[in-house]
Amino acid sequence: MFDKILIANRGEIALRVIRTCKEMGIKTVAVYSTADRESLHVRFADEAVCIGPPSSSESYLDIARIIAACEITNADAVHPGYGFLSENANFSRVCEENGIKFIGASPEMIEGMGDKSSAKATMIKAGVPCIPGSKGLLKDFEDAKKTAKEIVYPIILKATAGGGGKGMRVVWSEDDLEEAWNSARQESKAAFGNDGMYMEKFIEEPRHIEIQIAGDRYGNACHLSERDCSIQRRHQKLVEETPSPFMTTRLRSKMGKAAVKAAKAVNYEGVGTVEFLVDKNRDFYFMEMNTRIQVEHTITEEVINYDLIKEQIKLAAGEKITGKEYFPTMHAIQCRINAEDPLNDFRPSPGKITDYHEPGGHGIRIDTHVYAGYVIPPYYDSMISKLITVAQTREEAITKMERALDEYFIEGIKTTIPFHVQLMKDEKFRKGDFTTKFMETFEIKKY
Ligand code: MV4
Repeated sequence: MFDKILIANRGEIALRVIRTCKEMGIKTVAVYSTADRESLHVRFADEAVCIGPPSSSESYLDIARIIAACEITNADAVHPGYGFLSENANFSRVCEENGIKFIGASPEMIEGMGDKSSAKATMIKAGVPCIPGSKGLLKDFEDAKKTAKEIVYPIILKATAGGGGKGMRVVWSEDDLEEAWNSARQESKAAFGNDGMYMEKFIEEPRHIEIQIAGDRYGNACHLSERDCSIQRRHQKLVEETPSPFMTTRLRSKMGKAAVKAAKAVNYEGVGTVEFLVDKNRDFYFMEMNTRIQVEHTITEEVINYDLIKEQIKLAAGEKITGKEYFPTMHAIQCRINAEDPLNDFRPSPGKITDYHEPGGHGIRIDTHVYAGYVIPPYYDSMISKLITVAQTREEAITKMERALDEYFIEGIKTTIPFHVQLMKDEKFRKGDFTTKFMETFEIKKY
């Protein structure tokens, strides 16, 4: 087992990792930018190293500074959390070259799954259901035109280096293809330095359902059921839950098997997520594979009763997987609390938290790094807290969420709490009747 883990991240996830390390008897090193001196992850780690100014590129994204922090503290492993360097193949490689265990995917795995077109080709070969589309990358506009005709409109153009919706265009007829083709390529060239594009049939009103997986270095893999992440806005998830209200026992079994097949096909090591789109007929299709721990791992922990960070560390240290499939026995919902103004197009609202009161009681979990008097810096992600409720049924988890939101006081800044209060009352949400288009028509009311 590792002696000392450096957490190359900030905020709630850094704290989340530190807590598990403490329970495992592993020493911890926090790194922080000058904007994060007062953050809890700095206070709760055994050691802390300042790695630079507020700008991420000169601190949490600076590989040389993080490796230097490992060297001066003698850390034998790095946990990258999510975001920042968690899916950076170069960082994974540099850690390896310096004898530091990267608690995440290998450089080859990150590269293979980061290129969406080749990840999809791998999954087709493995027999995982994928959306009908181009065979690999499109050669030129003529190829795109011909392929779209074969697939039948509507189609979607996707950047192979993409993710988070960048370089993606839905096209409804041939008249609009050329402009979409040019603008999507331009956008992905600017964002990723890569303008490779592929094409798929456009699935209308899908659900985003992902399967948590885990694999060990001996070729074993298991799944830990699904999370429904359909409630999102501009590719930012707002609420996640498990089980998915759209799920059936039969579909879970099929999707779980497909996800395990995907993991085994690439010899996946560590914890990861296989993302699927599920259409109205409950046909499901591989979308992408995430090679990191995700923000929403918490709800899986609650319904499966496993500490996923602990599992991740154990797998990185060479432990074996024994189980095959894990099914939920409870219902969990997570509301992401962001320092944003829901009445103002979710505009970021950094600043000082002047007063703070957390809900508590049975079935409530809060993962956060903030407290009364904490100043939210403007430089990073606006998520400041994750409120999770766990109960026997979906109805009870929603009721509990309403009660918890009502007890949650964060003063001095705007947060997304009022949005969640309204969402929990929404008839369609309560019925589980939602797709990824839900937020496009959801009207936020003044409160
Ligand atoms: C799609 C799709 C419909 N059909 N692919 C969005 C992010 C990127 N990872 C893939 N995405 C989509 N791919 C086909 N063939 C719809 C989306 C999509 C979406 C997916 C998951 C969650 C939210 C979404 C919001 C808009 C579009």
